[in-house]
Amino acid sequence: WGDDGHYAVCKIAQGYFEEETVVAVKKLLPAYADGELAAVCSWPDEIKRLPQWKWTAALHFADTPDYKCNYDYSRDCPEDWCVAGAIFNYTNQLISASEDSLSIVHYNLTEALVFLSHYMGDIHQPLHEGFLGDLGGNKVKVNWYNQETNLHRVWDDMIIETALEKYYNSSLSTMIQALQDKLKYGWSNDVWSWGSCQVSQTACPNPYASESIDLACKYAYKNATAETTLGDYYFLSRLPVVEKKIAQGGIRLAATLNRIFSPPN
Ligand code: DCM
Ligand code: DCM
Ligand code: DCM
Ligand code: ZN
Ligand code: ZN
Repeated sequence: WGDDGHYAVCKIAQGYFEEETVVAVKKLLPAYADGELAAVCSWPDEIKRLPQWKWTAALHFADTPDYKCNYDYSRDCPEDWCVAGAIFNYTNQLISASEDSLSIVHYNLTEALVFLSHYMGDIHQPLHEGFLGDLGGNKVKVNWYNQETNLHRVWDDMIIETALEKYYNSSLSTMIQALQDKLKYGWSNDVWSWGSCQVSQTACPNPYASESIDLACKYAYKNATAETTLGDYYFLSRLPVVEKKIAQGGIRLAATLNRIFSPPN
């Protein structure tokens, strides 16, 4: 996602934190965040091209084989070097630190929190599990209404931007409020299952990646080959997918952080 998508995922997550999670996240956030996780959730995109952070660039996605429309951790996340591996890794860093406050902390836990929050958003962008051959849609040149862009950017930014202009008076907080209402009144029966993992798992990114490539094939790539002009039909049929993935990303980020910081016992 672009900035708006990441902001929305983290803002939604923050509304579902349990008490101990609120406290732990507050402690880890840098002062300039002013208590808002959402304020720092785009940071991994801002730094990924700097020489000292180049190693993080591949952790934003997990490309999958062309036209297979499935995802396999051992195949698509070699040496854990992909968005799902990054989610496992940063979850483990936060767990090991919160389990044993006396152990020497080997990690920068503020960074771990910010990376985990960002990558949990990205794994829910269907084209972040898109095809290797087109770099998750980056090489698919399309027109969004009368603007030249690529399919990946349509899903990172354009669908959200168009929705903001058309329906929300260009107000991101109004759009987020609408998603929060949907979570409360429309998707309320699904929220629990979205957030749950297999027993004893703290993070479970693999099913999220599988869902994403399935949606990429059924919605993102569908009728969007190179040089296509995408307009109202594509926008109206794909916006509900984008909204649901943003909401799911938020719920699953909150559920993961709650399992890390507010374990039941
Ligand atoms: N594990 C890990 N780093 C890896 C592989 C595994 O920290 N690269 C840890 C965390 C997993 C546990 O091992 O929860 C079991 O991994 P797997 O699910 O093999 O079954
Ligand atoms: N895995 C990993 N690092 C972890 C946890 C898991 O590399 N910390 C890898 C090895 C697991 C695979 O992911 O076998 C699938 O994980 P799971 O079965 O836990 O979903
Ligand atoms: N991306 C992707 N798969 C790739 C390469 C990039 O999903 N193989 C994503 C990461 C960014 C966007 O596409 O969200 C643009 O990539 P970059 O910023 O690296 O140009
Ligand atoms: Zn992207
Ligand atoms: Zn990213």
